[in-house]
Order: sequence, then C-alpha cells, then structure tokens
Amino acid sequence: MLETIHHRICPLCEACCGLEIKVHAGSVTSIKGHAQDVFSSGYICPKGVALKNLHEDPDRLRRPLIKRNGSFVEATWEEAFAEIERRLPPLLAAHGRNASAVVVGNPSSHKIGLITYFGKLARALGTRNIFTASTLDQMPKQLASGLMFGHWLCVALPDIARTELLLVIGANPLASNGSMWSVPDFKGKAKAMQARGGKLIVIDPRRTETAALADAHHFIRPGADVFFLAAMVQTLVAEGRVRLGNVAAWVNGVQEVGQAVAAFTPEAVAQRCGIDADTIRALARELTNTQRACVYARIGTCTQEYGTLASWLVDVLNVLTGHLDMPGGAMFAKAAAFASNTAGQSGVGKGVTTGRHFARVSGAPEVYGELPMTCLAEEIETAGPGQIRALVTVATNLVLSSPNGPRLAAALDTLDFMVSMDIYLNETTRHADVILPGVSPLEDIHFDVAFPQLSWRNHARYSPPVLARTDGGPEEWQILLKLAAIARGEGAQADANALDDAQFAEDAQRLAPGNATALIQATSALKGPQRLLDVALRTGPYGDMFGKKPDGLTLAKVMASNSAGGIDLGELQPRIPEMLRTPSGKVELAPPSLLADLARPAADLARPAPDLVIIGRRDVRSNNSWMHNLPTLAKGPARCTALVHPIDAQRMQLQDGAWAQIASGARSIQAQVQISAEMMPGVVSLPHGWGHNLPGTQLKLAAQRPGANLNALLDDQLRDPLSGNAVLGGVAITMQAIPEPPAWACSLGPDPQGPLNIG
Ligand SMILES: Nc1nc2c(c(=O)[nH]1)N[C@H]1C(S)=C(S)[C@@H](COP(=O)(O)OP(=O)(O)OC[C@H]3O[C@@H](n4cnc5c(=O)[nH]c(N)nc54)[C@H](O)[C@@H]3O)O[C@H]1N2
Ligand SMILES: Nc1nc2c(c(=O)[nH]1)N[C@H]1C(S)=C(S)[C@@H](COP(=O)(O)OP(=O)(O)OC[C@H]3O[C@@H](n4cnc5c(=O)[nH]c(N)nc54)[C@H](O)[C@@H]3O)O[C@H]1N2
Ligand code: SF4
Ligand SMILES: [Mo]
Repeated sequence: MLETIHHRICPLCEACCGLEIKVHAGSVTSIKGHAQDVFSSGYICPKGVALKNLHEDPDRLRRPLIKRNGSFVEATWEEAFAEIERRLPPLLAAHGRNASAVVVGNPSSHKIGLITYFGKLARALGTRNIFTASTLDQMPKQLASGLMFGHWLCVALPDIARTELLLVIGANPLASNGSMWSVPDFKGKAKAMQARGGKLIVIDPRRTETAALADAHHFIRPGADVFFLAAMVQTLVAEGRVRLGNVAAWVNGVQEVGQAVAAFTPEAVAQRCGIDADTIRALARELTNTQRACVYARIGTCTQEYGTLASWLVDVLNVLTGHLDMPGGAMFAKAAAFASNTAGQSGVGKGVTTGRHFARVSGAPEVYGELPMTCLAEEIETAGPGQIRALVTVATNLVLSSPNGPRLAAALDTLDFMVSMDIYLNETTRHADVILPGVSPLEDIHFDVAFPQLSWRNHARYSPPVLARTDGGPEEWQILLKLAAIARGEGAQADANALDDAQFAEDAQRLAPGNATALIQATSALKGPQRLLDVALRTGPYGDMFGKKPDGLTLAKVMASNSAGGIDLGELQPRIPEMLRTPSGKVELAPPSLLADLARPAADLARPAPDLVIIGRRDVRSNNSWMHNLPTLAKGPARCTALVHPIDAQRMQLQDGAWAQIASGARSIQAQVQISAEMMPGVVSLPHGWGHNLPGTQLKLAAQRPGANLNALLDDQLRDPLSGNAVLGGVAITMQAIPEPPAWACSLGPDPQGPLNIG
C-alpha cells in the first residue's frame, strides 16, 4: 500500500500551524510542519506531533457511555440519545428552561462543527445559563476591545512582521504559542525583529522563556498591571508626548483618559508594581518615540481583579503613542469568513453592552451572552426557581480548569442530569450520566472560525479529514443538532441532516433576506459546517459574492489550495474607520464604565502586598488539562512543580525536589518544589490543568503522574466585576514543607516511556 501525504491545520492551539501528515495502511507514520503553509511556513511544536498519540490513545472514547447503577457502560448512539430524551425534556418541563445550563470549553473554539453549532443547542435549551472558558481566560480583553472598537472580536494585535518594539505583558508565547494572537513561530518572528534592530521587552513576574529571549525583562508584582499601565499613560499625558498618528480623526475621549489617570503617577505606583518610577517613564518614552511599536498583553493581565482595566489601558497606550492601526503597530486582521467586523454596515455598529440579565445567586452581569464560569457551582447548589438541574458540557474539563474545582465536582454530583460531549472519561465527564464522544481531529474537517480574526497575517485555509472515520458515529455538529431537537421536544428520532436543512432554511432568511431560496439552492450540495463556511467565504470580504466577483473566494477554491498551504491574503492593512462597530463610528478611548472602575485600583493603591502569591504557568508539552495522557508529551521531567525563588525557599525552609503544602484560606494542595531564580521573590508559579488523581476516570497515563490541581486552591468568589473573569493569579498563599510526598505521588506506576523524574 502506498504512503499518502495530507495537509491539515493543527487544532490544538491558536497558532493554527499547517501540518504535513503521512499515512500508510491507515496509520499515521509521520507528522511534521508543512513548509509551504502560507501562514505557518513549516513551524510545528511537540503537541502537533502528538496528534498521532491522540488518535491512537486507547483511552480516547469511541462509543457513547451511559451511567447505569453508578458505572459507565458502552451504548449505541441510539441508546444514548434515547436516554437523553427520556431524562432531559421532563426536567425542562417541570422546572423551566433556566433549570438547564451549557458549559462550553476551549477545544470548541478550534473545531468548526462545535463553534458553529453549539449556539443552536443553547438557543434550543432556551436558558440564560451559558458558561464558557472565556470567563476563565479572555473576557476582559474582549470586553475592553468591544467597548473601544465596537465588537467583542475587534481585537488589535501586533503587526510583528514590521514592528521595531514589542512590549509583551503577562504572556509567554514561547510556551503558549500565542493567544488572542495567532502567531506560529513567535520565536522566529521575534528574532527576525531583533535582527532588523528591533527590541522585545517583557513584563512578567517570572523570567519566562519569552523573557529569556527579550532585550529587557522587568518583574512586576502580580495583579499590578493596571497601575503600571495607568502610570505609562499618565507619563505620556504629563510630558505632552501624546500623539494619535493616523487615527487622530477617529478617537473620542483622549482628554477624559488623561484626567482619569492623573493620580497614577510613576512614583505613586512604583512600589505596588515592583518597577521603579524611572523605568516606567523610560518605557513610556521609548514606546512613543519608536516609530513602529506595539504593546501586547495576554492572560496574565486578564485573569486578575482589574483584568478589563488592564486590557483597556494596553490599547489606550497603543492609541496614545500613535501605533493603533499603523503598520508595525497594533492592527486588525481581516478574516475571510465569519468576522463580525467585516459584516453589515462598515464603520458603525451597535457596540457592546453587558448586564442584559444577571446571575441568579451572585447578581453578576451577563457579558457577551454568558455568565461567569465561577458562578456555576453556586447556581447548581442554590435552591429556588432557576436552580440548575440539568447540564450539558461541551469539550470542557471544568473540574480541573475552573477555580475551586472540588466544589464544582461536588455540585455536579447533585445534578438531576448531566450530558458531556467529550473525548475522554475524565475528572469532569465522570460526573455525567451520558458521555457522547467527539471525533478524532484526524477524522474531521478543519477551518478556523475564530483565529483568522486574530492572525498575524491574513489567510484562508481548509483541511479535509486525514483519515476516514471507522466508528460510524455522528459528527459533532450532528450531535449538537440532535441534542437541540431533544431540548425542543422534537424527540431523538429526527435525522440530523434533515434538522440541518431546516436550521439552514432559518439561517438563510437572516443571511439573505428576500433571497433565501436562491441561497439554499446555491449551496444545496453542501451540509453542516461546510455549507455555513461556503456562505461565509463567498459573502465575506474576499468572497465571490455568488458569482458577482468571479475572482473571489469560494469554499471550493480554498479547498483546492490545501496542498499548496492555503491562500495568502496578505499582510495586515489599516482598517480604521471601516472596521469600527461603535455607535459613534469612533474609537471610544474613555468608556464611562471603565473610567468609573478606576476608582477600585485608586482606592487599592496603598493596599500592602501579601508576602507570597501564586501565579500560573504554561509548558509547551502540555495543553490546559487534557493532553497529559499522550506518551510523547507526558514523558520527560515532571512539569507540575511549584517554582519558588531561592530567598523564599530559604525563608520557608523548602528544599528543591521536596514537597510542600500550599494553602490559601481553607483550601490547600501539595506540590513538589522547584527552586528557581526565574521567579520574582514573593511569587510562586504552578501550572494549571493537573490533578489527575481523582477516582473514576479513564486516563491511565495521566494518572501515573497526576500533579497538583492549582484550581483546588483558587477561590471561585474572586473575579473582575466588569467582565466576570476569574482571578487565577496573584492570590495570597502560604507554603510549608511536608515531610512525606502525598500518597498519590508515591503510588506512581512505571512510566511506559522511561523512568519518571518525580516524587
Ligand atoms: N488556574 C488556572 N486555571 C486556568 C487557566 C490558568 O491559566 N490558570 N487557564 C484557563 C484557560 S485560558 C482556559 S481556555 C481554560 C480551559 O478549560 P476548559 O475549557 O475546560 O478546557 P480543558 O481543560 O482544556 O478541557 C478540554 C476538554 O475538552 C475535551 N476535548 C478535547 N478535544 C475534544 C474534541 O475534539 N471534542 C470534544 N467534544 N471534546 C474534546 C477534553 O477531553 C477535555 O475534557 O482553563 C482555564 N483554567
Ligand atoms: N503549551 C501550551 N500552550 C497553550 C496552552 C497551554 O495550556 N499549554 N493554553 C492555551 C490557552 S487556552 C491560552 S488562553 C493561551 C494563553 O497564552 P499566554 O497568555 O501566553 O499564557 P501563559 O503562557 O500562561 O503566560 C501568561 C504569563 O503571565 C504571567 N503572569 C501571571 N500573572 C501576571 C500578572 O499579574 N501580571 C503580568 N504582567 N504577568 C503575569 C505568567 O508568569 C506567564 O508568563 O495559551 C494557549 N496555548
Ligand atoms: S504550536 Fe503546536 S499545538 Fe499549536 S498549532 Fe502549532 S503544532 Fe499545534
Ligand atoms: Mo484559554
């Protein structure tokens, strides 16, 4: 049998690398970067190679599971849907639509079938209880961008190909490969910038892999970014260095911002930040004096109590230094499909609002249609109308990923019914009554819906399945349609493709008012996400407009470019005012809700810093909570270690390699200590997504080196009030040596890949 070569976009992180995958006799024989890929040019990381492990993982679920008398048994798809039909609609009928909830996790944003169809399930359930990983991650960035530019996905990102100064705050793209910024091979691009005389500066409480590459690195006290950024803005205003560049005619609120930050002088914030006043001033001057410069900030600045303010001030700096929408500055991508800032009227829009409804227990406002993930446990636990009794989870492992995971786990056990769409029986899905397995990425089509809106360069790429499906199961979009039909009371029998046709007929009315029939006919050869994609591409900014622009894009054209590495749509172009979707048609530099929120940090400026706080960390061989079962990633040194600065270790009498109890309030975990001068003194770093020592899972390899669950330590009551985002860092802790490793660390089995360097 001949070897075949396939080209496939990696679905594992936001870098969206193009892969070249060789297959022989139905098995993957090699995975490497696709050198011709127009977006990633052959870059790959170890996780991309692990797609083979993922496909072949014996623990990955291939058939539905139903819990009977407390144990999971394999079931047919018909049995699984019948069980859901038996149990879900009666709960909705008895307790109302808001007795149900949906939680959608990170992998959904990488799968076209999930991202384009989960909204149909949410609408069919008719519930306000919609939770996603966005409120564990990026909602502050989305809210700040939405308030300033008019849509939740109008996110400015560095034009790294042309910049001369990149200030990276609270992000570690060398490990994460970028976030809210699709930038494969960040390292290569940063080095190219340095080679042309440019500079990389990193602000982070840890001297990260990215900081090690940088021309300068400054420690910052966790959670202090709002102070640091406000003082940079204050410097620009006080020294008369504000310049608006190309967007001068399109900015509202410059004066208001200047007044609002007046009290945040570099001297006033220096101690709180751990960065001296001269350094803050010098950075502000360097930023405004450099022709092509950009500030980029990510999860470290979002997952804190002032996340929205910090995210906003990042773009305030980009505007006030004349770098917004400028080549080499902070620019906006123009995606080929599905982008809200290419649809409808250009240059003006509805803007964004929050608080259209509120969480029942905490009163937290709805943001982008969602409630904060950290409200989920109390919404399940608290009796009364609207108490959540039925839950559908889609690609989320919230028991490990969400603060106070043990509380969530206990809450999940009290549900009347829980369905999980997932590929593993893991820490979260073990609580489900029915698990519906998703398809292996190698057996699925791929088109990135979200990330081209956040990409370093414009492109359109599509991947067909690498391998034919052998298990005969439905596609994930079909599962969502079946669940939606059951939730609407239409039963489990309906054919998924017929449901899709009916849904598309509805969508067509919206997409082509007055012309729906023609649209349905023009796309009748396609089904599911492919049909939605063809419409989105053809009506998108590069589209063929169904024949009106014959040279424009269609799905067929993008498909045909697969082996050539996709279609390059060029470098980022200035897009203001056309991409704005604010009601004023201007960049809103001073949204009233953000100015008002500055009162919190102002009052907090004098708050003494705790002696010891904890932050998170990412490793290139890990991906949130779910890739620890894959041999090529699991091997090597232990990754779930607590990094402690030597001064702190000495003070607390902690030994390298020994174990410690880490406590925060009443919660505590045990982790192995790694002494490291990478840390800012007073700050400890522990990765999240570990804690695979819980009973009832089917993750044999991961369970051998479970690691500590950072989220068992964190408080689910801490969040940024504006965005609802969880606080995942800067939390006060105490640490104490423990004489023995915990039992789970001692009971480790042998690593099939070699000896384990742990315990
Ligand atoms: N303390 C702390 N906590 C954090 C973070 C942090 O930095 N610190 N980071 C946060 C961030 S940024 C995020 S995005 C969240 C992520 O948290 P979640 O969104 O919960 O994502 P994961 O933990 O990665 O879990 C993904 C789930 O999807 C399943 N899955 C994988 N592929 C597929 C598929 O193709 N189909 C289906 N149906 N299921 C699939 C996996 O088995 C797993 O159960 O974690 C957050 N939690
Ligand atoms: N290998 C790998 N890649 C991933 C993931 C993964 O788990 N593993 N997860 C993916 C996901 S879902 C996301 S959202 C992205 C996230 O991508 P990034 O935003 O790059 O996330 P991190 O690598 O966690 O980097 C956050 C940095 O913030 C620092 N930090 C912590 N607290 C503060 C603070 O208060 N202020 C400042 N200035 N810095 C702080 C941390 O030390 C850390 O270096 O990564 C994605 N890519
Ligand atoms: S960086 Fe790694 S995980 Fe991310 S898309 Fe590329 S190969 Fe996949
Ligand atoms: Mo994330």
